[in-house]
Amino acid sequence: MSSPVSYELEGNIGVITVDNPPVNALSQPVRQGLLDAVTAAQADGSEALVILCAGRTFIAGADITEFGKPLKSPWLPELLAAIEASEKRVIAAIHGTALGGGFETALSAHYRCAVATAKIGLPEIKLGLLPGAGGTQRTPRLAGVQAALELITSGTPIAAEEGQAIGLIDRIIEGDLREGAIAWARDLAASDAPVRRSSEQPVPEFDPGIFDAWRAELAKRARGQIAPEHIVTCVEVGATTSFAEGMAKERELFMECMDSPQSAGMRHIFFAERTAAKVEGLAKDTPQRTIAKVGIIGGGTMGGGIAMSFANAGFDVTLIEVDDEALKRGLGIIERNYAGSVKRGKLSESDAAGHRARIAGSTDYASLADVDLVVEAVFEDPELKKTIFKKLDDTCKTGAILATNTSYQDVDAIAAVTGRPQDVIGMHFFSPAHIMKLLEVVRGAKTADDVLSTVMGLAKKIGKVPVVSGVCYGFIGNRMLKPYGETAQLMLLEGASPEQIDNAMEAWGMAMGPLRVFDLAGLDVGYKARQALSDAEKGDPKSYRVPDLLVELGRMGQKSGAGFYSYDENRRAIPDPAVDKLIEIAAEDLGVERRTITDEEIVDRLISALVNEGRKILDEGIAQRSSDIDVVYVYGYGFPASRGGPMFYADNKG
Ligand code: 3H9
Repeated sequence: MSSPVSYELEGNIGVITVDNPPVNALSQPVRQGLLDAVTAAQADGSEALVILCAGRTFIAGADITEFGKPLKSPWLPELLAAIEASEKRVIAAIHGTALGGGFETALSAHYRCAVATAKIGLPEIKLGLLPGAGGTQRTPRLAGVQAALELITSGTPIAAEEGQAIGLIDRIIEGDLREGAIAWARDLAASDAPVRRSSEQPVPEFDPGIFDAWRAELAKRARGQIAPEHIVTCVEVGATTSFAEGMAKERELFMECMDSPQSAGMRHIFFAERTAAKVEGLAKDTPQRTIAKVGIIGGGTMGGGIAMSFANAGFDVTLIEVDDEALKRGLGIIERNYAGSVKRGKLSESDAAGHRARIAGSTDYASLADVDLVVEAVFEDPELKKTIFKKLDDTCKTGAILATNTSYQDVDAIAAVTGRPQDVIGMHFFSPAHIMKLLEVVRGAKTADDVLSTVMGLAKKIGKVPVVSGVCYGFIGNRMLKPYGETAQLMLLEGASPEQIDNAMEAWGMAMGPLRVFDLAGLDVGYKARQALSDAEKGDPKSYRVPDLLVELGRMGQKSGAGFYSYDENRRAIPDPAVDKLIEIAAEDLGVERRTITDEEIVDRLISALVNEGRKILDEGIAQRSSDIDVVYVYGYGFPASRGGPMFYADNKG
């Protein structure tokens, strides 16, 4: 088998090219090829070596598919030690994304250049790991402790120019990278530039208190995760002792992370996210429709967020509202959201202005005549949605995709009111839609393959993680939420308090406990829906008696200042003895005996409720695969990625 690494001499410069599609991951043959090339180059006429990559990117990291399997030699840290030890100057030439082990390879080179569009980063923390090939040791030596901790504990890649500003990149190459890198290598050789090993650089001066400050900060930010704390320890050991001791600590703690269930969960989610993008039965070459102009119906929180998602990705958006006043209100919310992003430093003023300028408002459906996609985002009234889809059928051009953002309704029934059900699909965004990554893509019985394929591709373009769902009440996520919420209600009656339930779930890793979520969403929404149902349809009163009583007392949740909790002016939840009393009365009324419930029981019963419904969803073919359900819960419902999603967690628990 030919090696994915080639080596050729261009005059006095040795050029090492990695060609391992799709992302040039450091699989064993790549590691071996790099080692062979660097070793061979020591004995030839080269005066400097350039390491670069073919295809779309520089090395994007270690090969994650090898993790959890027996290690195959050469191990990455050993390879990188050999590259750094080269007697010939080594120059890394970066395009695309140099990530993880890929960026660590660049750090083991003596000089680094990049095209301006390149990004560099150490995202291992997002896989529950730490950089395990010298990243925690070489980064602080080049960029200082503070910048290194920022880069490694955030896991967020930075632009090449930002890397240059902090000392991680030496030169930005304009024009052709290969030519530019070789020319620079020749200059370095001609000027007899030193072999400059990162491991031999001293760590720039730092405040000794910095490590404890980071530990305290990370304990809040990354509750319960082991990798962040270990990253600080590795950087600290390397900065306060020696490179060799730092490397030994890095190896020890990297292996500990690698063997942890947290990393197993996060690695599962990494692949689950990418698998979710694949639709069974949909040919790879299914054509996609061209989407440039998008219409959004409804300028509420949801519609506004969806409009921003598209505008931020460069699409022209027309937002439709019923009258001028509602339109003004909707555009005002968008305006404020952009201003907030600028204020928080998330967006530059000029980018915000550019995105905002792509959103036009209208009260006339005729403005939708030439859009390629419409997303309806009005409130959950099935009849209103059907009326809107009839209008869209009359107004939109042939071939336009008509999507509904419904959270629950029957997409097939909505499609049936149009003369083009093949063009109708569900696009279920999560609030706030411009921030939340999940998009449930609801495939109707008649949705055309090219419509589904287009929407899956589009989701990626607007930065979302799409998961396909079949049609059922609540689709994947909200359907599972129902038994989860009902189990929480039952446990309140049986003796747990709202804060005990929420604290137990948050300590386990959920972003927010179930009762705080209900308060945030508004208890009146479910109450109103129940009023339209018969007693038989409502089900067991134990599952809704407490929230009904709360709403009847005017406690709608956060928006009315009280729900399962009372809220202060900062919207902080305060346990309320009046709620405890109300629960006790409801329990007595419903004949529920109260007892002590442990936190463990709370977690077990709530997660089991999710998993049991997830099973049914799988059996019915609503979800394509178990890992899709995990993606829905991690990206849409605050389920901890470090537990791999409810189905992965249950599978591992047995
Ligand atoms: C590490 O480096 C540890 C070291 O410190 C120490 C070691 C001792 N390995 O995302 P895409 C596959 S940890 C194997 O759709 P994009 C991916 O599964 C690693 N496979 O493309 C997919 O396969 P398929 C640190 C990988 O253009 C295909 O490539 N590095 C890897 O949207 C395309 O991926 C990272 O965490 C990998 N490392 O985004 C970077 N990466 O087509 C992880 C990707 O069969 N990767 N694949 O579904 C990424 O962030 C993105 O893939 C990237 C491209 C930004 C590079």
